[in-house]
Amino acid sequence: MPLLEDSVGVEDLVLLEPLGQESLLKNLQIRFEKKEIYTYIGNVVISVNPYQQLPIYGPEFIAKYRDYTFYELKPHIYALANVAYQSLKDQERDQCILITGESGAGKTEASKLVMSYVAAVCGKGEQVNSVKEQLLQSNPVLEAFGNAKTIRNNNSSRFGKYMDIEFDFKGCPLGGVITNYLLEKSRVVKQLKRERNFHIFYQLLAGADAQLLKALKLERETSLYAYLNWEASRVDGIDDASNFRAVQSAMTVIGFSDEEIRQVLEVTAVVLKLGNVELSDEFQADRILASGIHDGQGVQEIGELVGLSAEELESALRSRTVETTKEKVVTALTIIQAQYARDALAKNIYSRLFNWIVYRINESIKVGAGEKKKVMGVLDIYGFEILQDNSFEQFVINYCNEKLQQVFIEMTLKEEQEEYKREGIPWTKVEYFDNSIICNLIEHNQRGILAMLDEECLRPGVVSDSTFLAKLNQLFSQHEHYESKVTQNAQHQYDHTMGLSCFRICHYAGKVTYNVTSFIDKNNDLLYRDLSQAMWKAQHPLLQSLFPEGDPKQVSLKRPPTAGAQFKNSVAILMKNLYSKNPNYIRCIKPNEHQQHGQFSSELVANQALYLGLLENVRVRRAGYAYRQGYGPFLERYRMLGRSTWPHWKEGAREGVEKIIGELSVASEELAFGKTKIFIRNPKTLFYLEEQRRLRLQQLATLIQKTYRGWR
Ligand code: AOV
Ligand code: MG
Repeated sequence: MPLLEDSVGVEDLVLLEPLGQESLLKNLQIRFEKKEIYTYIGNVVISVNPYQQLPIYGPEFIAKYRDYTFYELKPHIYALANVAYQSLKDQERDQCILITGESGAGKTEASKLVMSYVAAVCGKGEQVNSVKEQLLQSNPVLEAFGNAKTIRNNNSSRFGKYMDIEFDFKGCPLGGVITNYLLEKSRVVKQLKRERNFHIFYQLLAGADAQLLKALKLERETSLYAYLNWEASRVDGIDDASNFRAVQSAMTVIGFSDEEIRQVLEVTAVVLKLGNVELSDEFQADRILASGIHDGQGVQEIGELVGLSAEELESALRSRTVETTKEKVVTALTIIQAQYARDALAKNIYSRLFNWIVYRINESIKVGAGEKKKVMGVLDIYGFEILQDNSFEQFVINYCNEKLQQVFIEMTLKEEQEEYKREGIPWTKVEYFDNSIICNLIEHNQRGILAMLDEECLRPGVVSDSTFLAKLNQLFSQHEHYESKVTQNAQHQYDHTMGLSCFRICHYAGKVTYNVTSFIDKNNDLLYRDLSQAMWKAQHPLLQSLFPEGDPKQVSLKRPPTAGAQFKNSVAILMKNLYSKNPNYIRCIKPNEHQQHGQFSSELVANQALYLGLLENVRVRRAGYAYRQGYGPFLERYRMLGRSTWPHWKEGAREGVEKIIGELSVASEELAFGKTKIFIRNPKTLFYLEEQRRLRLQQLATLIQKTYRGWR
């Protein structure tokens, strides 16, 4: 058995001896240093981000993995993609690929590897190739509008993405559906130091030719734009200008018309220009702006870009109309309110534009109703985040990760145990932490944190972030996964690290302190009606379509669902979707905090290994069997190895399998015979069977050749 002394460690942690947190880490490290970034736990792939291009991708590798079964070659994402695709084709079971890990761990790259593998192996022909191209080209477009440089990752996804790729019964791709989750829209108006706004803004300024810039009424300098953190406008390794051309051509491949691309860029320009609308006292005092004031020009230009009268936009930015049954009252906004309104408008335009882009891509790649489809889902969602300051965005991101962990626990660990039970195989229970208690704390319909937040948002009277926090503190003072200054006082040592406006959740991945400031506001996600009405009046088909509620005929008194409620709802739909499919896992690990190749920080990896539950995963796998297969397919594959089963076998599949195993004298403790499947404890036994099979095939081929020659 390959042990740690082995130069590249073990390829499957199930084989690790002795097994423990330390040896597990050491094994990952040895492999990482040998540039073996993939390791298995049974059928789960662990991927450690190499932060450098390794020569292990590309057509020759794809061709190799295509022809071998899972355990025959080195661990690789291609092997997992191959299993998922082949099972989809052969077994009529929809698949999903779940990619988890923290920010910068390599999820998005992994999802692209899966997609490119599947695209390379699934069918040929002009029609099929055009579908493949559209699916693949959705990546650069979504990354341009939805990714940004953060401190943790130069290309961090700031939205969650789930993509169903749909195939016909032969396994040829037909199209797909993309679902996006909560874009981090606060980034549009403000970024942390050393972070950037969404890539598209920089791409546009760097890559547009002079004529396009002029048409969009933009200047090339990023430092001229208040919404762009010019401090971090350049990023090593990112060529904004050439990416801009790639995005434009990708949009064309997907099927956006030139007119649509132009409109998308106009709306993007409007967002940038809104940031420069400076609000001054005169502005607020409802005086007509004197000509020559910089603001006036900005508003004017926005108006010209999207066919909107400057007066209309100005008035929507400066005042608020409250309608009662009897009258309309117009009040001027204070500077603070007007700035808030301007930023809210910019965030809303941008996030709605993003949703529209996803919608538009889906229009191009959608598959006609009524066609029978096989589906492979690929989930690449923002990783768990523990920042210095954690707000509403981190709260929902972490909630989503908590749910994914639940799927992982339920589908892998429970499913594994239950399968043994179903198959009547003895099983020693493995203890693991069940995080449903934390999921409940957040999502319980009446008593969860999200429900409390909604209740506060909808409650008449004076509500604020602090009334919300007070409510949480009261309700969860005894909850073992909830802490705050107040509950801390009562139960724990006084904690100086936590502010008065904070609460803390003990997530499965660690403790996270959330600051409640603007929770109410972000959850409400309201835009003054004056602004949506102004946008709706724009003579710009795209912008207008983004604000349907601005149509005076459409005015409804029904409040749209809150951001939290919408998110919870879409997560629930996602979970249901995932549970209906066969899961395949890629667990991504970040080796260091500096985005550097060759650096392996044991402490950082240890933490991730812990919360990804790798050790528990290995234990479950080890307590059980690494490989299993139904008697029928097993017999088919290895029939040629038995004296009695070859060339003909007339009895049952199970009896045939027992015969082969008996004749090959495989140690009995290596195997278990379940009701419908054979279970093999150690992958090495499988290697042995495969090797025997290969030899036998060679032997048979020679035999056939000889016979053939004899005939001649
Ligand atoms: P993430 O998706 O997990 O973070 P990415 O997939 O964006 O992380 O990976 C971050 C960076 O690591 C990439 O831009 C690459 O430079 C590098 N990288 C990742 N995987 C590989 C690989 N297999 N080979 C070479 N380089 C790689 V976030 O989206 O922030 O949670 O929200
Ligand atoms: Mg990503």
